[in-house]
Amino acid sequence: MELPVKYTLEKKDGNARAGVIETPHGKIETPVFMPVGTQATVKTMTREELETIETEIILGNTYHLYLRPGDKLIDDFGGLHKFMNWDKPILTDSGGFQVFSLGDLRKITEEGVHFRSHIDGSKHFLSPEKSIDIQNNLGSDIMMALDECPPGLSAREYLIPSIERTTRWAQRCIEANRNKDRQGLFGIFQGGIYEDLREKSFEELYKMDEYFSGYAIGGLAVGEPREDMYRILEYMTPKLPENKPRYLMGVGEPVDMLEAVEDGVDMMDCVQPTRIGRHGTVFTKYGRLVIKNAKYFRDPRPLDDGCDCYVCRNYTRAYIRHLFKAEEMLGQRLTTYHNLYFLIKLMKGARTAILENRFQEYKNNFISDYSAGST
Ligand code: PRF
Ligand code: ZN
Repeated sequence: MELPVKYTLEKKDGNARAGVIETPHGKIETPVFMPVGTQATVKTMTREELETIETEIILGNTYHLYLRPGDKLIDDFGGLHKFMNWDKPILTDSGGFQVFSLGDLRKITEEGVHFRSHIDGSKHFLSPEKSIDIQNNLGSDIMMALDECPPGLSAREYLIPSIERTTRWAQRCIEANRNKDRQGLFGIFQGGIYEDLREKSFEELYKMDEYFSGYAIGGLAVGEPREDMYRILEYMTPKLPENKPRYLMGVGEPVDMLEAVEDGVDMMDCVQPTRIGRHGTVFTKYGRLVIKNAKYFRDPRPLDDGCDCYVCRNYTRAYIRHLFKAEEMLGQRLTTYHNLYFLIKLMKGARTAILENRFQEYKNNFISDYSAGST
């Protein structure tokens, strides 16, 4: 059967790729940054604002939406797109990562994961079948298989059985999917910082390639040194099929994003830009800026001199600093807007550079400014 999500490679520059992903809710130009909308909202952002910054796809979370308001309610409203008023593509994470972040509140078995809600302590059970059932109710364009994401520096002895279970869970996810014609499924490979385990994990998934619309690299940026992440990316990306998108989960630090694009990653997401934004930290061409710092008291400049977003065209650092000091919520809206714009534009710039055969120059220029650190 034809898969509902398709990838077309347009151009390669070194290993970096420009392409297009087609989904039931439209096209996504890659490489792309995907804002995270855990609870059926990209925090502080309206649909119109997301559209103005040219957001192509957003994320939702199985775990959170299952607990509250419940995937049944969302289904009754016609699915997540209708419920939240977003008609472009949506990707939903399987809940694995969120449940595994609960620490002592969960227990893993072959069947699935037992956990307690972070909201009210109530008991729940998430299996591959349950995760797909929830994601089918949500109606996302891209669903993620249920995986186990072990801590970044897990030992081989822990990882080996974990990977084998993740493979079996992926098979069960494929079988559970009720909407094979309209919801794509991505496989997630794990393996920590070990090349051979990564390769094994991917090879096992690849046996089910006809059912996967793409592959995700899970279990990175979870506490391992940066060099290990880069080494695994460089080792694994050449082994992935050229005709499917590659998604690096949970990475949203600008320099890491460009390193990943250089290796041939197409999609990335992270709560970072929205989370640090709400706490008053913004990305600029010359590195991060903490808006509450006293030195911005009278600063008439925009957050980032190099940025042409709505916020930078209209507001000063002094004003936004004032909003944060006075705990006015407009402050959080403005920093979130700017940070998302910054990462989306970074990826659009990368795409254009790849199409024009100058990605290396684009990346080097960005990093040399960004690391200069003087704002
Ligand atoms: N698995 C899933 N979601 C994720 C991750 C993972 O490994 C990560 C790791 N960076 C972020 N989100 N299912
Ligand atoms: Zn801006």
